[in-house]
Amino acid sequence: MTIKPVDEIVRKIRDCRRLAVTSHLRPDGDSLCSGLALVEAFEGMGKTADYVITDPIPVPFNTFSDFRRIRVGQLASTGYDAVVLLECADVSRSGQTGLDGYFKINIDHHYSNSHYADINWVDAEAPAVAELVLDLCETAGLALTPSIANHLYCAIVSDTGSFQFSNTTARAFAACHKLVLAGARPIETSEALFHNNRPEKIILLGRVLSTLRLNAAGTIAQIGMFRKDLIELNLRQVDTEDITTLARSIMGVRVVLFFKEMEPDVFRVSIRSKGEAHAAGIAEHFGGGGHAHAAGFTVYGPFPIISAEVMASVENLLDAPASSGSR
Ligand SMILES: [Mn+2]
Repeated sequence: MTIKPVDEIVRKIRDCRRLAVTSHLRPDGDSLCSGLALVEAFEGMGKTADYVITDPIPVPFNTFSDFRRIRVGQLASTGYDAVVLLECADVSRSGQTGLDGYFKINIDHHYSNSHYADINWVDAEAPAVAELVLDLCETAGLALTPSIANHLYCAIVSDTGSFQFSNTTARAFAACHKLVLAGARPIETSEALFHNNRPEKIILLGRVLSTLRLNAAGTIAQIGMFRKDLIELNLRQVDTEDITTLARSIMGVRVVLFFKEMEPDVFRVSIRSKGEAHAAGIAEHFGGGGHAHAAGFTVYGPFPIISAEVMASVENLLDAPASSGSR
């Protein structure tokens, strides 16, 4: 009989004294909150645990008091009995360079994971990595503290776009049901995640939406965000998921392409899709990747030219029967 990865992980954790947790570059709500929950769970099991990530904590999470214990930097290359990587398709996705000598535990819910670790637990059906962390806590027989429950709830609300994305499954609700019973605070979480905007952000939202273009068929919406606006509004970093959601709300739109200027002539393009339109398939065409309905890639060149090129290519991909792809 093969042993389930979660059982193998719990067995390994029990043998460890010092654990480290890390997650991916450009951290998101799921990775950040799940990592916090995991270090608190490890502490509940009598371990010492550190949570170290490479990139700074984004808004709004950088204002959450609990998040102060997340260290931004590099893990020491010795001193831990195991390192857990959350949502990292491979080690390089963590941005951590000192992990070679460590026992590695890979927990992820993205199907494009390279199974690089000593123990790999990849479940692409999981709505969020938080749901796997919840499973881990239950498997370890750990009573959820209200704090752990709230982190995991926040992770799922964040990753499902407040229960609007395609990962809003029965498993997501089942997990949230348990988490709220264990002390998660839904209203407080939604306020903190979604009703926490600076006025400058709302001004930016207006500027970004003013760039809206649609293809002739009205199936692809394209928006752009430029560094000059961010500088002018003194927004060093900004959460733009809600702007994407507005573009995605347009009747008939199947794909949103959100061009974000990272440097002059360098654009990170976030793709959000609905129904059959396969975001990851589109992203892979441009050398990127992601989920069925949320993916991204990077393009280089002046905005008017590359945005027109990308729009035309995506139109072709949507028309090609193979583009709707299977997962
Ligand atoms: Mn996730």
